[in-house]
Amino acid sequence: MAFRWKNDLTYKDVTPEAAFWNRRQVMAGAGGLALSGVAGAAQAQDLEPNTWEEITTYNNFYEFGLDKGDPAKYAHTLNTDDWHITIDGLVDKPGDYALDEIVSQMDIEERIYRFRCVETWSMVVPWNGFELADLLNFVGVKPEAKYVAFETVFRRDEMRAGGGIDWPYREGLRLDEAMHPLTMMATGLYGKPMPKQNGAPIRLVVPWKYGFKSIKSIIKITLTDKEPPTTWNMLQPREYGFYANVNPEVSHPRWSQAQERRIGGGLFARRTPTLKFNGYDEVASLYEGMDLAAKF
Ligand SMILES: Nc1nc2c(c(=O)[nH]1)N[C@H]1C(S)=C(S)[C@@H](COP(=O)(O)O)O[C@H]1N2
Ligand SMILES: [Mo]
Repeated sequence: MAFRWKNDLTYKDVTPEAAFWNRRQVMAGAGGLALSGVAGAAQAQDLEPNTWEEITTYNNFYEFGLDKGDPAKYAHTLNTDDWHITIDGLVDKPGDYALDEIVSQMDIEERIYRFRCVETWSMVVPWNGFELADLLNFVGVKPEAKYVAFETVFRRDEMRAGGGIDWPYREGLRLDEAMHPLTMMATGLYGKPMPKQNGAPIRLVVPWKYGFKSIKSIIKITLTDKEPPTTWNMLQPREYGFYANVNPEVSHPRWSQAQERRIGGGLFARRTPTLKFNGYDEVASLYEGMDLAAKF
C-alpha cells in the first residue's frame, strides 16, 4: 500500500469520528472473513492522527527525565529563544545559522507520518516542517560527504539530564537517507510551533526508522565521511544499531518487533502488525543488497 507523504490529505480530512465509523463499517462488513482484509483496512485507517494531548504528554526526551510524562512537566525550562544551528564539516557554506533565517528559505508543509518507537508503541503525527534535503542543498554538500551527524542542545542548568548517558544526545544518518524526500526537519505539529517536549524549536523526523533516530532540539549538523557515533548505539550496541529501520522480522534482543501498540484509541486497544520500514516501502531501494539483520 502506498502511504502518502505529500500533503494531499490533512488531519481535518481524517477526523477521529469519521475514522471510527468507517472502522465500524469495515468490521461489520468483513464479518468473520479473512483477517488480512481487516488488517489491511486497519492499516488504511492508520493515518488518523493521534490527538494533541496524546502527542504532547507521552514523550521520550531523556534530557528531561525518563518517564513518559516527564518531558511535558519539565521541558518548559529549555530556552528556545534566538535559536541557532551550527552547520559544519563537509559543506560549501559552513556557519552558525539563525533558525529564523533557515526557516525563511524553506517551504513549510504538513506531513502526516506514522511514528514507531523501538519500545513498540506508535502514533500518527501531523508534523509541520521542511525536507532536510532542502537545507543540505542550501548549505551545499561536498562530494566527499557520506553521513550527516546531529546534536541536541545540552545545557545542564536548563535540563535535568541524569547520568548514564554521554550527553549531548547524538544521532546520524547516511547521506542518501538524509537526502530522501521523506526525511524532514519538523518545526511544529498540528499547525502550531513545536512544543518543547516534542523537540522545540526544530527536530528531525525519519518516519521509517525507530523513533530514537528522530533527534530533538538540534543545534548542530555536521557532514562527515565517517559513520558518526550515536547515543543509543554507544550505550547498547547490541540492542540499538546505527540504521534502526523499523522491521518486524528483526527482534530487539529483549522483545519482538512483530507488533505495535497505537497510543490512544479509546475503546479499542489496538495492536497491529508492524510494517517493514514502518510502511514506507519507497525507501527499500536505499538498502538493496544490505543484510538488514546484520545492519540493524
Ligand atoms: N534529544 C533527544 N532526542 C530524542 C530522544 C531523547 O531522549 N533526546 N528520544 C528519542 C525517542 S526514543 C523517541 S521515541 C522520540 C520521541 O518523540 P516524541 O516525544 O515527539 O514522540 O524522540 C527521540 N528523540
Ligand atoms: Mo523511542
